Amino acid sequence: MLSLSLKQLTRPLARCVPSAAMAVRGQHTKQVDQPGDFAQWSGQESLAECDPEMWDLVQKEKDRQCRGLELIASENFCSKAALEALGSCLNNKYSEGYPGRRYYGGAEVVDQIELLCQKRALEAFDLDPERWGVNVQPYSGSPANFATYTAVLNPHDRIMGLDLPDGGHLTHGYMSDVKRISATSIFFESMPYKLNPVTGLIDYDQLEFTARLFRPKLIIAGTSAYARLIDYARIKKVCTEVKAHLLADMAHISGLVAGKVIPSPFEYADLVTSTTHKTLRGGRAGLIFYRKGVKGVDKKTGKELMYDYEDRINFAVFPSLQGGPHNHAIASIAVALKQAASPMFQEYTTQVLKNSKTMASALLKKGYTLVSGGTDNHLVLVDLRPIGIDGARAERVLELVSITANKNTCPGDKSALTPGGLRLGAPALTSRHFKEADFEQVVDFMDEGFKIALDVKKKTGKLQDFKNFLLSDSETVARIAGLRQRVEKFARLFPMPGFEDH
Ligand code: DSN
Repeated sequence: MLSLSLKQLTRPLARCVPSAAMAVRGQHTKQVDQPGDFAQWSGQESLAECDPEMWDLVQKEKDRQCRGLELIASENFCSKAALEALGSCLNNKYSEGYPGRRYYGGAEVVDQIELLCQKRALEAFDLDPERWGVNVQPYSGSPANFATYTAVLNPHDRIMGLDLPDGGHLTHGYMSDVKRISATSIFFESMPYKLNPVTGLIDYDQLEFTARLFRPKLIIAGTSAYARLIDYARIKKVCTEVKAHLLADMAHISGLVAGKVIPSPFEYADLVTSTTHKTLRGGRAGLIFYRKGVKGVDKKTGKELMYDYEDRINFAVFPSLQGGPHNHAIASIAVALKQAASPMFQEYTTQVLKNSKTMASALLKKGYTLVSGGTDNHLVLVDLRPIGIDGARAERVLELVSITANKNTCPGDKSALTPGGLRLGAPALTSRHFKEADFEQVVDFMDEGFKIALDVKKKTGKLQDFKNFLLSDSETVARIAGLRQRVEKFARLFPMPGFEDH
C-alpha cells in the first residue's frame, strides 16, 4: 500500500478481507428446500438460497476480482448504481421499436429511460442535439459496428480498418491469409491498414496510398491495442478524397473522451461507435452516434443537403439486426453517462492517464521495450521479444500470481497464440484508487513475474511444457506462491467498486 489515504484504508480493509464473503458461505449456501410446487414459489428466494452452486461461483469470481490486479485494458469496475439498474425489473420489459413508436404496450417508462439515456449520451460528449443523434440500443460494441455497416453500406462494399494484429479490432474487417474470420469481412470486402513496424505508429501514408487504390466506402478509425492518439484529421482528409464515411470506433477510449483528457473524434467523424463498459465504466452495451441536420449546400442548385444517417442507423439496429432492446442495460448506461459528465469522472480519467504513463516509464526504466515507445492513453503494449519471452508465457505466469493481462500481437508477429506482446491497461485499477506509486509497485510485481517466465522458458520446450513446469517444479511453485501472496495482500488493500459484501 503506497498512496492510500486513511479514509480509503479503513473502508477497503473492512470490505476486502480475504474471502470475507466466503467466510459466511456456510450459512448462505445451506441447501434450502426448493419450493415444492408453484404455489410456494414467490420469486423472492435469493440466489444463495435458490442456487447455492451459482452463488458460490459468483462469490469466487468476486473474490478473484478483489484479490487480483486487473490490467486488462478493456475491463473496469462498474459502479453499484449502474449495476443496480442492470439488475433491475427493467430486465422484464419487451419494447421493440423506439420511444413513442413501440410494438408493445406498457412502454411509457422505458420510453423515458431511453430518451434520458440519449440525452445523457449527447451531453457526456458535448454534442448539439441538432447536429448529432444517438442510438442506445446496440447490445454491445461488435453489434454496434455491424449495425453501422449495415446502415451505410451494401453487401460487399469496401471497408478499411487497422489490422487486428496491429491493434485493430475483429469487427474492423479482420480476415487471415486463408480465411474470412469476422462477419465484417464475410459480408463486406476489407483492406487493412497497418502500423509502421519501426515506429509502432499507424502508417497514415500507407493508409492514404491504399485508400486511393482500394476506394473504400467506409474507413474505421479505432483501436483495441494501440497506445497512441489517432490522427482523425488525417484520416478525415483521406475519407474526403475517396468519398468514404469516417467511422470512429472509440470503444476503448470513450471514457477518456468524455473526461476530456484526449482529443474527441466527433469533430471529424460522420459516425461514432462505442462500448459502454470499458473506460466509460457502465453496464455492457453499445452506442452509435450519427451526424444529422444539414450536411452542406449543393453547389449547382444551392439547396441544402441533409445527412441521412438517422433513419438508416435506427432501421439497421431494429428491425434489421436486433429485437427487443435491453432496457436494463440502457438504464445502466444512462447512470454511467451521468457519472461520465461529472468533474469526478474528469479526475478519474486524468488519473488513468497518469497511471498509464507511470506504468510505461517504470517498465522502460527496467529495460523493457514498448511498442511505439510509450503511451498517450490508458494502455501500454510491452514487446517482450527482446527479453526472450512471449506474451502467452508472460500472461500465464502473471495469471498464476493473480495479475490479469492479455497476450497481444506486436508488429511483425506471426503467431496469435504466442505473440510477442502483453497489453496492460490502467482503467480498472484506477477505479480502485490506485495512484502512480501503486502502479510502480504493480510494475515491480510484473517484473518478478517476467523473470520467472524467463527462467522457466530456459528449462522447457513448447508452451504446454512451459505451463506444466510452472505447476510441477517445486522451486517454481514456491516462487509463484510467494509472489502471489504479496500481490494479493497488496490488492486487497484497495476497495472494489460496486459491492459491499466482499
Ligand atoms: N474484447 C475487447 C478488448 O479486449 O479490447 C474488444 O472488444
